[in-house]
Amino acid sequence: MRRMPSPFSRRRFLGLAALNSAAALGLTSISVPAASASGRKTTALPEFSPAVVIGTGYGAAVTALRLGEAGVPTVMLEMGQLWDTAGADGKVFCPMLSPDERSMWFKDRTEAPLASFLWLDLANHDIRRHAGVLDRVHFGDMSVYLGRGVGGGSLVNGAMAVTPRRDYFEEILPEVDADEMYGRYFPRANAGLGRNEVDRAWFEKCRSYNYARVSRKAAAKAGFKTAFVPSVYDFEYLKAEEEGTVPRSALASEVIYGNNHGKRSLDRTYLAAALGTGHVRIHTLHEVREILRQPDGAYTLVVRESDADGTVLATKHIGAKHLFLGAGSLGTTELLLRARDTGRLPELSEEVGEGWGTNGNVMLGRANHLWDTTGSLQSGMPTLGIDNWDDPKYPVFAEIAPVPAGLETWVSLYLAITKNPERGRFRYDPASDSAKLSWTADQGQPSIDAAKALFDKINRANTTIYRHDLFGDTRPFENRFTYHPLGGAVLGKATDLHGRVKGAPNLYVTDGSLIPGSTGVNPFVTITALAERNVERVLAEDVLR
Ligand code: FAE
Repeated sequence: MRRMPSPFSRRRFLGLAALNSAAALGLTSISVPAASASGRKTTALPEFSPAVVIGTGYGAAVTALRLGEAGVPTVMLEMGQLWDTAGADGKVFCPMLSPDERSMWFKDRTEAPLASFLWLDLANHDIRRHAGVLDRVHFGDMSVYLGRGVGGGSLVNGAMAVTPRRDYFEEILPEVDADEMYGRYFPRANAGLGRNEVDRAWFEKCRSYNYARVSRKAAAKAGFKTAFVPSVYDFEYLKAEEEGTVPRSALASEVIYGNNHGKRSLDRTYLAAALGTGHVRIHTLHEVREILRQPDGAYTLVVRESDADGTVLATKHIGAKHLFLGAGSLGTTELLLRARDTGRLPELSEEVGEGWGTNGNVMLGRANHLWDTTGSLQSGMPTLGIDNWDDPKYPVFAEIAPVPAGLETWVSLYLAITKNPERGRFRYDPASDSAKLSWTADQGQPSIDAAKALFDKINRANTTIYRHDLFGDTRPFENRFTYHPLGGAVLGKATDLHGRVKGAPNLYVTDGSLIPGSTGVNPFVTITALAERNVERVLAEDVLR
């Protein structure tokens, strides 16, 4: 039913079989051949692996695939669960409108981005504390949404697969060869991710994107253009959802707590192919706590294994010659800071923890006129954005987001990506043994100013107003959270130009930490393409040498 990209289809097939059988047996160790799964719920970590990859998000998945293809035995350690087993309702992921313990990572109540509707907290529900798929990590004036599980952010995200504008990419990472990126690595990343585009004729007449067409009309009235956004959600599947011939996912309000169908998350693409090489094994519910360096230069990791209800089962150790950090901007930065500031890896650069940004995220809603209905059926996967990035003072790329409430709300919702020059920094806090972010509310103001400049014009041209009831109080702009944490171990600063961590040979960063706080578009294509670029060099010069 799902149409998948072909480059590594045989391996992907083998990997998918391994994922399915691990899920069926409830295993926390996944590898090919699936027959090697022993039937025990936990499988011992090897004492040593030539390569270890921490995390299973974008950077990690690319790295593991390329290591596996090169025949390098590779262990991946993921603190979240494998999301492949149906619950009592027959579904892997819980519904967004009636979430249960599968929704969030060890919370007593869900914390949805739209905090209220007409000032009522309708979206959130009490839940049991459990290793759910979406985390929201709080740091004072900022909180960060993250995916937890085999596939990282790909499990929970909106699937928008956007290649950044070349001029902006050159501005943020001027030392990276843009010819190479745009000629080789972005195309490779998009192919591996299974990017596809909406059928424009269908878009114009379908019900699923009526909400996007309404916003496009409002933007056009103010003189702004829109751009189609590619996706890793299968648009043919979406069409079939609207026709009623397949089970609904994007059209059943599924997005931030996972999609039961249609999405080409990493466990269906890069990770399945990595497992299919036969050289990659994933251990789930294994959280890396510490990185130590042995006198011979090898790394030892201290790993905490838990069950899905948070009970610690064991503390384990694994050695690695080459260690790749793909734990995401927060996870990787924290591991590096802890290692540096507890004296385990004292030679790490002072740049670790610096250069963190929100990708300028700010969310807002507009109230439409009664005759401008957005529709009760809305695709959870956006595919259109208002592109005003050329504005010299206030560049904005505003994705037109759904309000998948299942009923007419007359709300047009947007996640605006702005060019906010403010940067936060992480520091290690010994008392809590964790990384703390310095980011103040006023650092978010440039994002609000930029979004306001654009949407004031749209409101004026359409005689519409902002919604003041969506974010818990009366604020029209919400920038106290981000979906796009970037930075903390920036390329060319905390690492060399290929992600090699300064002051720690054979240690590499491979995820969103490398990007200096902003990409101007949704970031996973950039993270994937940079990981493709970096691992190619590291394999040739360090690992296979
Ligand atoms: P990430 O995908 O976060 O993976 C890190 C993995 O490491 C996770 O699975 C963690 O559980 C695991 N981990 C962390 N610490 C440890 C540890 N100590 N030990 C073991 N495992 C660990 O990293 N981006 C787009 O481009 N398009 C979108 O439409 C989009 N929508 C989004 C919607 C939502 C709700 C969210 C939350 C994000 C969205 N993003 C989107 C952002 C995107 O998912 C994010 O940039 C990438 O997932 C980051 O990739 P990384 O490889 O950096």
